[in-house]
Order: sequence, then C-alpha cells, then structure tokens
Amino acid sequence: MTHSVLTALGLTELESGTYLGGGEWSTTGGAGLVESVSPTDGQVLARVNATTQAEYETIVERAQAAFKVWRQTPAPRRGEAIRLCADALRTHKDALGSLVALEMGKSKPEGDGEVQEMIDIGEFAVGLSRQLYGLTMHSERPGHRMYEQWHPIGLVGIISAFNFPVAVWAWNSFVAAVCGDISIWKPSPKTPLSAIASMKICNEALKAGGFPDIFFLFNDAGNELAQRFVDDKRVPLISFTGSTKVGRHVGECVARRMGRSLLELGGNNAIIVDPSADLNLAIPAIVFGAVGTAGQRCTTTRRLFVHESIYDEVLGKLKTAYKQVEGKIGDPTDAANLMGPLNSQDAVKGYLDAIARAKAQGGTIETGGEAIDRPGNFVLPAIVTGLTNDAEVVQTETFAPILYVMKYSTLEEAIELQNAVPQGLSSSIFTTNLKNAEQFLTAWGSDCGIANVNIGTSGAEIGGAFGGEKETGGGRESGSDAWKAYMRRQTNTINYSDSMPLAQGIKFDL
Ligand code: UN1
Repeated sequence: MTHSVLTALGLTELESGTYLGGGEWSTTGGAGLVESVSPTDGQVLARVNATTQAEYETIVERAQAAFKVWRQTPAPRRGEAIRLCADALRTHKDALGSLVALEMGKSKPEGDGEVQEMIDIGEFAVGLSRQLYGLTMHSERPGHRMYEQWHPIGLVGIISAFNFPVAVWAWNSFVAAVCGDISIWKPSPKTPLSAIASMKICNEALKAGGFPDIFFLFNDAGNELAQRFVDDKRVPLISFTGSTKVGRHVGECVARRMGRSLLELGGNNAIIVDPSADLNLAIPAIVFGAVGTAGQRCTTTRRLFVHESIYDEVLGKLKTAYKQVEGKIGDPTDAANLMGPLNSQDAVKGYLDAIARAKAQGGTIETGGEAIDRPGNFVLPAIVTGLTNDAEVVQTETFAPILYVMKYSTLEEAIELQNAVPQGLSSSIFTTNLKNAEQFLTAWGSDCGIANVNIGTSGAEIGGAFGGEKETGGGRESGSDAWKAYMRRQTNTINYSDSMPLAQGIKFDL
C-alpha cells in the first residue's frame, strides 16, 4: 500500500525519475530502478525508473533550447517565476517536509525546516533578480567608459546529497534561474522521491504561471550517467555536494574540460567552549549540532574543545542531555522525536566502525556507541573522550552522531587544534569574553568558511554565503554574492571619443 505521505503529494509506488521538459515525464524503463528505502523500517517506499542515455541526451538538448529563450527573459521576470515556486512550496511545506523526514530520516521539524530553507532562498532569489549588479570603472583614457556586466552561464548541473535532499537543489536552481540559467538535477539515489516531488511542485507552478521549463531532472541507477554529466562540455557549471572523495573526482573531471565546479564537501566542525561561556546557550547548541539530523549534516558538530577548568562540568551536562535525547529517538515523521535513524545500513556500519576505531585508538565511549535493536537504521548518539585531535578517527568525517570531546588550556591552542583538520567548513566559539570572540574571528583565528560566536556550527541561514575551505572544496552557495558563480562576467570598454588612444600610453602610429 502506498504510504500516505507519498499519496499526499500525488506520488505512486512506481515513479518516473526523468523530467524531459514540456510537461513530459519519461515512462520508459530499461535503465534500471532506483529504490527509495525507508530508513525507519527498511521497507521499499517506491521504485523509480532511472534515466536512459537517450533520455539524458534529450534533456541536455531541450535544456540548451530552453536557455536560448530564458537568457532573453528580463531578470526581474525570471524572479517572478521563482516567486511562484516559493509560493507553491509554502502551500506544500507540510507534505514535502514529511516526505523528507520519511525518505531521508531527519526529524519532521527538520524536514519542514528544510522546505522553509527552499522558500527562504526562493524569496532571496526574487530580490536578487533585481540586484545582479556589476561595477563601473573609470577608464584611464579620455572619452572612454568601462563597466562590467554579468551574463548567464548556461546549463547548471546540480548533483545533490541525501542529507539535504531538497534545500541544496533550491539553493542552486533558484539562484541559477534568476541569473538566467537552466538547471539539470541529479539527486542522490537514496532520496529520489523528495526530488521528484520538489520538481513536480515547482514545474506545476511554473506552468500555471505561463513560464517555460527551467528545471530538468534525471536519476541514475549507477554512476554512468553521472560521469557523463560531469564530463559534459555542454554543462559549464557543475555544483556538487557530497563526500570529499567523490568531490575530488568531480572537480578533477570538470577542470580537465575547463568547466567550472562548485564543491560543497566534507566538514569536521568544532566548537570551542571557553571558561566564560554561558552554558545555558552552549549545551543545547552542542547537542543540536552533534545529534541533529542524526549527525548527517556537513555542518554537524564533530569535535568539542572545552577549557580544562570547566571540562568535567560540561561533559556531565552533555551526558545528561544525551540521555534526554535517547528518550526521543524514533519515527522521524512523529514531530515529538528529536532524532531519527541514520539514512542507510551502510551508515550504521560506518558508525559502528568509527566507534570500534575510537576504542582501538584509546578513546572512552562516555555514552551511546551502539546500534538500537529495532528495525531500521537507529543508533545511539555517542560522546567519545580520551582521544587527541590528531587521532585518525577524529581527523576523519564519519557521517553519524559521534562527538569527540577534548580539553584545552589556552585559546591559541584551541584555535590551532580546531584548524588542524583537512576540512574547513564550520566552527564556533562559546564565550562572553569580547577579546576571545574577536580573536576567534581574526585572520589568525578560525580557518573555516563559517565562524560563529555563541551559536552552533550547523543550521546556517540562507542569507550568507555557504561553504568552506581546504578539503571542503572552496565553493560558496546560497546568499551574499554566491550568485556570481552562476554567471559569466564581461568587462566592457566603450570609446565615445574621436581618437584611438591605447592603454598604458602605448604609441602605435601608422
Ligand atoms: C549540508 O549539510 O549539506 O547549515 C547543508 C546547515 C544547513 C545546510 C547544511 N543550512 O546546517
């Protein structure tokens, strides 16, 4: 029987994973099936027909044709299209939020929050559609004018991960759309239904508003189409969210063909708690950062550096809070639960393996560390002490709720330790000491793309640029001027004088 969460969005047990444009979803099989498996009980929620090579070709050709029209549409009018998408998502927020919870496994409030993030970036994009500003420069030559303008880049390829199955697509595709681009989405094979539902909601809104196709979708049963996508010269920008291992490969392939890539890869985010910290703020932020989304955000708090003078107190409070979370682990679609399952059995294996390595490397499991004996992929969130920052397991991002707690004595030492990992996404300090807060934010402070004071590492708002340094990949998405990645810059110099002076004073007299 079709799950009621699917029915609410008009989804059936066999779905097409290919949106070809023109209101047409492919009905062809033959390219294999992608199964959507519920992380809560292991049941197959629905099967999705993967995309064939020929269908992929049709998508790219239609996207190219769509771009020719869309790039001539005034940007504020493109914003109007995204306004309709955001409105439609508002209408379907509850249903889509429940589907994200069901299929991905995050809690219902977090599923709803993810849809809210789509609405927020939609509204941001509407405003942005009237603010795609370029600069004007003063020419060194008389009677000359210089300025720069931003043109759409073309087709934008979006490869998203299971952990944010809908919001990351919206960050990319809504901003790309107001920039004048057409996007093609390959979602994670773990969350195809959330992608199909999002596409249906947005494409129906666009159609009702009289807008052409600007979003396409394909699903890959293996990696063949994804590889073709990454190598496809017709797609000038590939925006990839996922592991550092796969992201490195994607970045290399795109660079080889001189394409542009936007990489959002792993994080190994830390919080520093200094002696002046308000623990009423710090404890809930640490717990949400470490166990929210069952530790499967790229911004999840994985390391905690606590000043030695308050270490025992903080650890004690955290253990008490973790016991409270343990009582609220369960069906993610039940809004009363704080934590759902991990997304897959592989993730459970990864979690157990990291716990075993932590023990072997000398760590103490303070709480959790086990899978829960019930159907689905449930584990207990873990706190590990007794390891140093350079331990292999601490240096590695395990996509699960494991928090390594360590002691420090000086702020300089804490900042050095927090920076001493290959990744550079998000970081925070809890302090009421102004000097310490400012120190953390200096050029010699946190080396991450995101650095916060008195809030946790996860749960960024869409208004800022999102992304990180080092092995996190260097890309920036979402707010601020991240839109520039989706456009090409053109510098224009116009001579309105009657002479032909060369720059740099060069003489070239004929
Ligand atoms: C991700 O985990 O891939 O800051 C994105 C956050 C969310 C986005 C996370 N707004 O935690």
